[in-house]
Formats: sequence, C-alpha cells, structure tokens
Amino acid sequence: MSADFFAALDAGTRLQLGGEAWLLHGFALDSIDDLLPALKDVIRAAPFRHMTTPGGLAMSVATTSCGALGWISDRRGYRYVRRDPDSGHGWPPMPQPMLGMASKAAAAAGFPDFQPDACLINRYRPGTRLSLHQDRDEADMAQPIVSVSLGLPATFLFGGRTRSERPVRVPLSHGDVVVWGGVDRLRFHGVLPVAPGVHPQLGEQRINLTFRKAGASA
Ligand code: MD3
Ligand code: FE
Repeated sequence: MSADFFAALDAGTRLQLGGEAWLLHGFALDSIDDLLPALKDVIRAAPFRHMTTPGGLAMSVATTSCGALGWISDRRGYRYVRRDPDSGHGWPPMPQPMLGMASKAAAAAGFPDFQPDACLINRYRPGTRLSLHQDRDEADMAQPIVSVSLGLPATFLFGGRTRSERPVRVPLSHGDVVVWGGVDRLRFHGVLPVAPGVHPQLGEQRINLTFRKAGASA
C-alpha cells in the first residue's frame, strides 16, 4: 500500500487494518476548527515535556495529557496518575470537542460505549520516532484506543501480537483517526522517524492524540 494510494482516498474512507482496527481517513477534519483551539488551551495549561524512561534517558517524543488521568514516565517506571507532576495540579479536563470526536470515531468503528478518562498527547518534531511497543498499562482492555493524527504526516507501524512479526506500514495524515480494540488491542506498534516539513496549521511538528480508558470502571 503506497502513500499515493492513501492520498487518493477521500475523507470519509474507512480502511480495515485488522479484525477490530479501523483507519477513518480524515475523520477529525469535520471538527478541526474546534479541536485545534481546544488542544492549544490544553497545551498551554500542561506544556509538553520530555519524560525520562526507567533507564534514565529523555524520550525524544514530548508528551502531555488531559482528562482525569495522565500518562507519565520517570526512573520508577511509567503509569497513569491524577496529578501532573510538573504543575502539582490535576491535568486539564478533556475538552468537549476532543471527547465528542473520539466517542463518535469509536462508535463508527463498532465501540459505541467508549468512555475515555485519559488523552495522551504526543509531539513529534522531524526526526522523532516511536519504537515498537504494546499499550498494556490501561485497566480495561475491553475498551478501545482512539488515535488522532495532526500536523505533519507519518508512517505508522502496525505489528502483530509478537515483536518479531513484521509490521505493516500505514501512512497517517492530518485528520486521520485510528480505532483499535478487541483482538487488535495488544498489537505491537510504532512510528517511523517523522520527515522534515512544515504543516500549514501546526508548523514543524506532528501531534498525536490517544484517547484511552486508563482507570478501572467506576
Ligand atoms: C493500531 N502513539 O502513545 S497511535 C502511544 O502516533 C502510541 O503517537 C503512536 O503508540 C503515535 O502509545 C501511535 C496509533 C495506534 C497505536 C497503536 C495501535 C494505532 C494502533 C495498535 C494496534 C493497532
Ligand atoms: Fe502505543
């Protein structure tokens, strides 16, 4: 599957990546004029930072969060917490345009009851990559994860249930939404180094939002 093939897709195209994984091409574009200002407010309240891995290295991806829970990493490990360690306060609440768009995307992919309590926000400058990993720190594995790509394009690596399976490369562009759950929830995945470029709205960066149900159900 080439980038040209994807570029030829219309906004609204739904591509099935796995048994319960969908790429909703351009799904976030309908609400982009509400999403971007809301995101900007979140980032002002909780600025991006380069978390430290348990091994003591600064991550090249910069992160922040909104919602009841936020994702952090330090020398003790990574986990979801209620308080932003930088501000000492709770994370900014999840803005309604972000929550509404994520819920609609989940429903469109067959998950009508998605109730995210965390949105992890990743910033990639050109050259930044994310190595293959699984997302398994969330309490409720029955809930999907919804991912929204903004700004510069990237190549997403959609792997298997073991690290050794060769990943499929999926080009993701501004406004694309990926929903994965069920049988695909624990697939290995990553992002190739982001190519240099300038996005008309977001400049020299790719921002990825991942909406998660991180805490146990009430
Ligand atoms: C489809 N973020 O924060 S999100 C992460 O683009 C993370 O920032 C990446 O992985 C990013 O943990 C990727 C899109 C995604 C992630 C995992 C998947 C799509 C997936 C797993 C299986 C299928
Ligand atoms: Fe991940």
